[in-house]
Amino acid sequence: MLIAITRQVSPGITHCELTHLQRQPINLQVAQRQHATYEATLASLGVQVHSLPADPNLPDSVFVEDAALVLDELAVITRPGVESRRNEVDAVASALHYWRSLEWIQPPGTLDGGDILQVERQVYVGLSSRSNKDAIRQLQKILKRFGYKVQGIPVAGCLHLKSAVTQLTQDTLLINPAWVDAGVFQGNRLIEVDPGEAYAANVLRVGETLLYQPVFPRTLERLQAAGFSLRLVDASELGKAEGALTCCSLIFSDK
Ligand code: CIR
Repeated sequence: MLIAITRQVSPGITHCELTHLQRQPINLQVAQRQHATYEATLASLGVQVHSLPADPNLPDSVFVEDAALVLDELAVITRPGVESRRNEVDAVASALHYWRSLEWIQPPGTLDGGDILQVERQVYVGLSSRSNKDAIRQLQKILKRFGYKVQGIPVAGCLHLKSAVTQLTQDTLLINPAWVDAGVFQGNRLIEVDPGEAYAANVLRVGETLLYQPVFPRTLERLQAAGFSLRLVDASELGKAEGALTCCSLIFSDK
């Protein structure tokens, strides 16, 4: 059985961090409605959803992905790259503690979960404005005993590694090669986003099902032409806070 940890949209979301987007009004009710649909979609796929309460003082806390890396063997609690998000990890750690033993990234390491892409035993970590080499060294040390290889990859032009590349199947990645060097992922089959849809590389894999946003129709067409069937979920209101689909959950198996 799959578990998803999510967190309700903070009423403070209008004060979210922004790096690549201009600030625009975020309609809290629309964001909450879309988020509820996201959670309901996960539940409809048989995922047990644990939705943490909102915190008005933590504007970006709906983006739980950034607070942890959850593997079969353990969970690593991150140390987010911006100060305003550091306190988000406590509630996520308390929840994860039930299923996994925990390790913690320590200062001066900084790491956002959105920068972590796990492909089997290979863990890619984006060297972004949020995640640094010290955190990568810590992660290498923590994960070595479980046989994971951790590799840092520069990302440019986007917030996180998973803004630029995510997994469609075990060996197929959806990628925006303008933001990350596609050569790093040799050995995988790569599908590129439509060049006019820079933000389209973020797909959420839930078991064998793929969740995708309808706001990227041309990339969606490419994926359908490649034989993928996708469940459409609109997260456009949280997109104004630079969030996408993977950001809003931590999904892992219950064992
Ligand atoms: C931030 O800048 O940290 C938030 N406004 C957006 C975080 C999105 N998280 C993600 O892509 N994993």
